[in-house]
Amino acid sequence: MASWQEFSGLNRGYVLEAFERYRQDPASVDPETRALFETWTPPAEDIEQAPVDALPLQKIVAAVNLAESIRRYGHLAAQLDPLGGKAPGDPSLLSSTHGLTDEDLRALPASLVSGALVDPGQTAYDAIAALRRVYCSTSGYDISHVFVPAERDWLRQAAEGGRFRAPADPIHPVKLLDRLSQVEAFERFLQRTFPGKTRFSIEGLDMLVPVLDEVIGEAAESGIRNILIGMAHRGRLNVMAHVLNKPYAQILAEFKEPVSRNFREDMSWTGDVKYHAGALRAIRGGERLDLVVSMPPNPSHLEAVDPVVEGMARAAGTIADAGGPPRFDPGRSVPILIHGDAAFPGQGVVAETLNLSRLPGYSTGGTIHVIANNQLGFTTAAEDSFSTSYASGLARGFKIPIVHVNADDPEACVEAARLAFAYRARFHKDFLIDLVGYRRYGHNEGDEPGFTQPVMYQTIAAQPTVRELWGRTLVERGLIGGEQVEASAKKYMTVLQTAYEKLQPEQDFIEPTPETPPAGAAGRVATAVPLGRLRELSAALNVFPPDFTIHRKLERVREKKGQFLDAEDERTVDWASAEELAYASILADGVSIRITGEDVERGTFSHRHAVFHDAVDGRIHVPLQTLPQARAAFEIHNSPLTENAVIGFEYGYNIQEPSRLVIWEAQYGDFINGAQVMIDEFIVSARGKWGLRPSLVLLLPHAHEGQGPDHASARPERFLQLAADTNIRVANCTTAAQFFHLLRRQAALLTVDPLPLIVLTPKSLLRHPLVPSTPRELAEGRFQRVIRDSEARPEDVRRLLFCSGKVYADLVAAEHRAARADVAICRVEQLYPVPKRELRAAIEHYPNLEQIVWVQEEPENMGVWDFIRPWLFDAADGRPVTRVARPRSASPAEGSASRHALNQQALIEQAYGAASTPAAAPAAETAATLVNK
Ligand SMILES: Cc1ncc(C[n+]2csc(CCOP(=O)(O)OP(=O)(O)O)c2C)c(N)n1
Repeated sequence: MASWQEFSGLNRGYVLEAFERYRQDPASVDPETRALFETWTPPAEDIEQAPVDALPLQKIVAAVNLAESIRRYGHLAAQLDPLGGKAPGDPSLLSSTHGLTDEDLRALPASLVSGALVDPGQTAYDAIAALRRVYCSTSGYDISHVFVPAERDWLRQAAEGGRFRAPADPIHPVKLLDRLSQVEAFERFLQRTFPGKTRFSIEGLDMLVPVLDEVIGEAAESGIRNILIGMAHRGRLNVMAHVLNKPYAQILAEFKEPVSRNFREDMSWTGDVKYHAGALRAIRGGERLDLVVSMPPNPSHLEAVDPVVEGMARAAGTIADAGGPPRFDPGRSVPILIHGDAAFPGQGVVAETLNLSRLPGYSTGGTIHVIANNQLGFTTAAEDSFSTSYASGLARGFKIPIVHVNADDPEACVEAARLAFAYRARFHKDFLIDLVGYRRYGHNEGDEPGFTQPVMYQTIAAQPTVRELWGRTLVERGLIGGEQVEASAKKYMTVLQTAYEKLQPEQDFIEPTPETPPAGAAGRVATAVPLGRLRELSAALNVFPPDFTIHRKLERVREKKGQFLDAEDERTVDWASAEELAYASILADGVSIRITGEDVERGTFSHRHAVFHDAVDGRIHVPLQTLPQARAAFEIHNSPLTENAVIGFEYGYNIQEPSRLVIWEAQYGDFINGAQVMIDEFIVSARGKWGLRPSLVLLLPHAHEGQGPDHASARPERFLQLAADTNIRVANCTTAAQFFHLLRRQAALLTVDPLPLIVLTPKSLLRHPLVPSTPRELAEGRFQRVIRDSEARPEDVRRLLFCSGKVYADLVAAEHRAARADVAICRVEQLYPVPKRELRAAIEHYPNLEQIVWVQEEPENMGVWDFIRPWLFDAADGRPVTRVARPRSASPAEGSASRHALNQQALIEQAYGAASTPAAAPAAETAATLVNK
C-alpha cells in the first residue's frame, strides 16, 4: 500500500471510508485491500491532531464527498448568466444530502477538504464555504472530465490556490474600466452614426476584448511570436479595432462604403463584406518584431475558419528550412478560436477541428477557445440548439478543460483567460472559456429580437452594461468617483467623433487589390532536372539504414528502382517514381514539402510508400527525410478520416507559409464534396474576396473504372464551374513525366504566380503501361498543357478526338486505333486556365479535319464537356464539334462493374464513330443506346 503521506485530503477520505467498511465487514473489500488493512491502521496525527477513532468517521467521509462534489459539480450552481437565469444546481452540492450539518463541518478540520483556501486553524465549514466561492460563484470549473490526474490536480490547485487571482497578480481595475469604456463607445458610436447598419455588436460580451488582451499580453511575455485569431461575425469589428488595432478611420470608411477605386468595369471583382475582412497587427519591442497578431478573413460559414487558423498556427510554429523532418515548436504560436454558442455544438467542422488537436501531424500545442455565448443563435434558444448541458459540451469528449464564466464579472473573466494561457503553456493542450453573456440587440442591428425572445429582451433592456456595473463596483470599492466612470465613457466617444470628422472615405477605404498574374509565368518556369542529378537523388533515396528489414514485396520494388534511370529512352519511370523524384528535386531546390491525406504515407493504391515500416520491428524510415541533397524539410502524415477540416487546415498552413509546397490527397476524389465549404469559400475564392494567394495542391483520384458512383469522380465539373479570374489551375495528367513537371512547376511558381492546383490523379492508370515515361522526358521536358497525337499523319486525319485523363488510355487501347488512320487523339492535360492557343493549334494541325469530338467517360452533365464547349467551338472556327459522353445522369457512375464495362465499350465505339454509331450523330442521341443504369 502507498504510504499515508501520498494521499491527498480527497484520497485519504476514500481510504478511510474503505477502512471503515473493512472494520465493519472485512469481506466488503477486495482481498488485496483486505490483506493490506490487516497490517495497517490509519495514523491519527495527520488529521489535525485528532485521533481518527475520536472523529466521527462517517462525517469525515461525508465532508470529503461534499468537497469532491463541489469540485466536480460546483459549476452547476455557479451564477453564470448575467441575466439572472437560475443555475440548475445539483443535490450533491448540499451538505444535507451528505448528512452534514454546519455544526458537523465546524467540528472537522479544514485540512480534510482543502487547507489551501483557508487560514490555519479554520474548520471544514470555512473550507467548504471557500470551495463554494471558488466553484459556485461566477466561474464554473468544468474539469472533472480531464482524465490525466496531474492535469486535473494542477487545474484544481490553480483554481483553489488563487494563483490567478488578485492580489498575487493584480488586475488593474481602472485600466479595465477604461478598456470597457472603449469597447462600449465603439458600438454606441456606430449605432448612433449608422443606425441599423449591420455590425454584429459585441455588447453583452464586451469582456471578450479584455480576455483577448490578457491572453495576448501573457503570450507576448512568454516569447510567443504569432497569435492567430479565428472568429465569426459577432464582435469582430470591435476586436479588429481594439485587439488588432485596425484604425477607426478605416472601419468608419467601410461603413460609408464608398465606391471602390478598384471597381472593375468587367464587374468581375467581388471583394467581401466588412465583417469578413482579416487584419494583422505587429507588436514591436525595440528593434525586434516581437509578436504578430493576425485574424484571417473568413466567410459567413460559421466555424469554417477554425481549421484554417489551426493550420496557420501549425505553419507559424514549424521550422522547415533544413533537410529532414520539420520541427514544430509550440512556443512560437498560439491559435485562439472564438466560437458562437449555437455554432460550436452545431457545426461538424468544430468536432473535426478538435479532433486534430492532439495528432502529431496537426497539433498546434494547444488552442485557446472562447465561446462568445450570448445564449442565442439568431432566434434559436439553447434548448433547440444542442443536446449537451452546455454549449461547450463537445469539448468534454476531447478532455478539454472548460471554465464557464459570467461575462458581467470582469475579474472572473480575466482570471479565466490567465488560467487558459497558463494551462496551455504548461500542458500544450486546448482550453475552453465559455464566456456567458447576452446579446444586447437583435441578431444584427436591424433585427427585432422581441418577436421571438420577448421576456429575455425585457431583462436585457433593464440590464446595465458591464462597463456601468464595473464602474459601480470601483466606486463601491472606493477606487474612483462616479464622475470618472462617465468621463471614461465620454472620452472614447470623443475620439471616435474626431476620427469621423476627419474621415476621407475615399482615401481611408482600403480594399485588397489582387494583382494580375504575370502573363505566361507558368509557361516560363523550367522544370527539367538533369539526368545525372536525378540519378544522384534516386541513389540517395535507395539508401536504407543497414539493419532495416524492408517488406519482401517492397524490396523487389526498390531493387528495380536501382536501375530505372539507366536507359535514357526506355519508359522505365513509373508514376510513383516520377512523383518521388519530383519531391526529392523540389527539396533539393530548397522548398519544403508537407503532404497529408487519408493513408497518404503508403498511398490509397499502394503506390507511394513514402514511409517504410521495418518488417521485423515496425520502426519507420522516410527516404525523403534522409536525403542528403535536401535543403528543406519534408513531412507526410496520414490524416484523420476527415475532408473538410483537414483541407481547411492545409489551406491555413499554406497561406501562412506560402513558400512551402503543401499537398492534400483525397482517398478517392469523390470524397472531396465533404469539403465543399473549404473549396468554395477559401480555396477558389480567397483571392477574389480577400486578395490572398493560396497555392494548395489537391490530388484527387478520378476515373470511371466500374467501382460504383462513389469511387468514380472527383467532380471536375465543380472545380471548372468555379474557375474564373485565373483563380486555380486544374490538370489531369496521363504520364509520369507530366506529373513530375506539374509538381515541379507548382513548386517553382509558389513565389512567382501562386495558384491552387487541382489534379485529377490516376487509379488503375498508376500501373498502366501507357503511363511510364522515359528518364529523358524528366531530364529535358516540361509540362505540356495539351499533348497531340504523335502517331497520326496530319493529312489523314478527319476526326479529332479531344479528351482528358484515363479515357485516353481506353481510346488508345481500342482495336479501332490501328485501323483508323483518320482519327487523331489529343489529350488536354491542363483544363484551366484553358489552353486556348494549344487547342487552336491542335485543330489547325490537321488540314483535312471534318469533325471535332470531345470524348469523356463522365455523364454529359458532368466532367469537362459543359465547361470546355465554348472554348472548343471558338477554337474550331466553324468546324463541327460534338461530344461523346455517358447520358445525363444524377449520379456519376454505374453501380455495377459489368454495366460499366458495357457502357465504356459503347462509349469508345461512339468516339471512333464506329459503324453502329454514325460519326456525325450527336452523342446525346447515341448515348441513349448505352445500357441504362
Ligand atoms: C454554416 C452557417 N449556417 C448558417 C448561418 C446563418 N447564421 C448566421 S449567424 C447565425 C447564428 C449564430 O449563432 P451563434 O453561433 O450563437 O453566434 P451569435 O450570432 O449568436 O454570436 C446563423 C444561423 C451561417 N452564417 N453559417
